[in-house]
Amino acid sequence: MKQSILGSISPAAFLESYWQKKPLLIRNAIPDFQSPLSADELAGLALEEEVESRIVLEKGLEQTDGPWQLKRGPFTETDFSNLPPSHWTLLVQAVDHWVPEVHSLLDYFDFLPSWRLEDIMISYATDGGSVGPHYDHFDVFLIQAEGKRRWQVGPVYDASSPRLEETELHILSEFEVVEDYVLEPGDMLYLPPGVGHHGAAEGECMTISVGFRAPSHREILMQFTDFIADQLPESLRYSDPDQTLPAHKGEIDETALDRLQAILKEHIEDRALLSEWFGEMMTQPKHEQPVEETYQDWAELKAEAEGIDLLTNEGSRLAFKQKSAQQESLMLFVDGESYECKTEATRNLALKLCESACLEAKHWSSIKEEEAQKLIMELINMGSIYPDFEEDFEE
Ligand SMILES: [Mn+2]
Repeated sequence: MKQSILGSISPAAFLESYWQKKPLLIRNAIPDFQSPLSADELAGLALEEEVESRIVLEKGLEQTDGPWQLKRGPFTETDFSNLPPSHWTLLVQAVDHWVPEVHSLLDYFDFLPSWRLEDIMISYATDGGSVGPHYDHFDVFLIQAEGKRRWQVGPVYDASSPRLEETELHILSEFEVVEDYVLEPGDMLYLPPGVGHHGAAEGECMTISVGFRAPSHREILMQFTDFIADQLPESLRYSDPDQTLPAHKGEIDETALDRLQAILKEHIEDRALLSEWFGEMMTQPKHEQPVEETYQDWAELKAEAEGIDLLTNEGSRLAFKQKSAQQESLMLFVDGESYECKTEATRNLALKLCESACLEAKHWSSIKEEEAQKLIMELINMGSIYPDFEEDFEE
């Protein structure tokens, strides 16, 4: 169990007064903080094909380049050696998927639903490096990992706020500074969505951004209606057996609209479908899961992974939904798939998987119930959980 990252503020008080409401600076949020990876290791990740990375330069490399250049990874060693001595930033997305020590930082945030978490982005900046004053659509916790960064925090901005036109980056052209802080290693700044901010490195520095996911209303409407529509037969149609003589043959009357609204409501109000869609959508992984090894059956798994803990894949996302108070059933969502857990053993397994990233050897190997064994097999063969052979090797 990790200690609180919120300093003297209780998680409940944080949620009540700050979460999605106002910024909060916490000095020494993680005392004696040591960065879980070095700038060189971060740059190394940015060379990898499957890792999402960007470099932002305040001034272009060429004379003809405009200000605020954005370059997308993967990068090469040469790309790095061609960079100027200052005023650039390397940003690497989803480092928690690739580095277990970074992934374990997520444990600090268990005062929020895990399905709200998006990923951990880590940025390295040279002196003066920044991505310009901007705002984001999501909540973010900014943990200073190494060196110093000056954060200027402004008011709330939106799509109507003026932005620089010479660059594809969203940079505010008018930025008002309300608060001004210099963060040192272990300090943390929480920013709600929309709050303008500008962070500039003072010397070299690294910052860890714990970001959240929140679907837009547009995504909710489009994706949920698609999800419902995919399951409907062509034969279900607008019908009007109650039609009476129309006053004007060209008129769309209120009764017609009532019939349409009744159709929309009937589908939109299906909470079972809503929860299935939402669980699958919010656990959609950012990247394909690598499947290390598959097993034919329980006997083979037990023989091969005897005494080995099962770990949740760093890139996997899990959530569950109790079906209802009356029904003894639970839906488990893993990496965009749903599993109905009808037995007590599968329900307990689902809760355990959502609670902790490790299913201990003595726990899983003692599972006798066939449904629970089947669930474990399916999750392993999908790459969502895996036997931790490496740990065994190190010991
Ligand atoms: Mn930001």
